[in-house]
Amino acid sequence: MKHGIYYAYWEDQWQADYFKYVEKVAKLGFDCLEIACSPLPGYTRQQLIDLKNAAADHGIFLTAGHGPAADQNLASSDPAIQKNAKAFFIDLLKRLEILDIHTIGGGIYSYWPVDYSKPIDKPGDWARSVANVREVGKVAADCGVDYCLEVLNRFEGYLLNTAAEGVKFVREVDVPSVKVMLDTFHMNIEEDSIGGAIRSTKGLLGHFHTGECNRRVPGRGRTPWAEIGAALKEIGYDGCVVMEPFVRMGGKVGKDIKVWRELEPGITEEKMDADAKEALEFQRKVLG
Ligand SMILES: [Mn+2]
Repeated sequence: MKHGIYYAYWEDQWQADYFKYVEKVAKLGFDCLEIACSPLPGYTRQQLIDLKNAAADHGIFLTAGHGPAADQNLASSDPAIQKNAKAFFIDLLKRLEILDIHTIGGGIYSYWPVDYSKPIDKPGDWARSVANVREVGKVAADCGVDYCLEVLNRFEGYLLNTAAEGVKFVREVDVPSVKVMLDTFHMNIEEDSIGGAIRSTKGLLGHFHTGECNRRVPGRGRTPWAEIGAALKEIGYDGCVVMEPFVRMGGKVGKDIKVWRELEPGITEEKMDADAKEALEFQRKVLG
């Protein structure tokens, strides 16, 4: 199992100087850095190659996360939005191939955060999303990328709230590069059994996020880590486990994640680094 961290732990926007974080997480002992896709469409080919090389030079591999904007929604009932979304993901996957990134995860079958002031058509959106994810998933396969559909809690998404729904959706898509992605933060809200949810994704689990119930770093809360570790081991999960803590207010990240209090009051970057390192050691111990 490989262990990573999402750069957004330290930042308040869905973009950053990823070169800085490649160096930082390598120093902290991580195997992997997860980056946000938002700025990638604006990168030149040379910038993509430079980032790939920087990661390789530091012995770090990259994974990608994305929360699609409303006009990147593969489930939309608006044909123009569906067309735009497919073009966006096809272009993005080609960029990930240049970056030597083999995993993208997130609510990449819908959009995020969902605007619940609008009516929800779950069956219609499900059907459109299955068809469009199938199309995009075939491009992902050509690019060597696993297209991992993150199961999200009800407050952030409505198509895939449980591992059971994730498995059903992925089986309907029926393209090997399209996989299920789980996150302990979301599972804590929705699943009857966290271990059971993980075991139900055997053979289909492509990516995994960790965090405590309030999104502090792993090891600071009441998440059942031993149960999670045992379940991941039982299904032979050999992918990447990326911690996704959010402890600071502010910016677009704080707004989208709904961080309305400082989870670690007065924390400095130095202390954040130390906490990440401690969480990494904890995660390696409890998850393997
Ligand atoms: Mn997540």
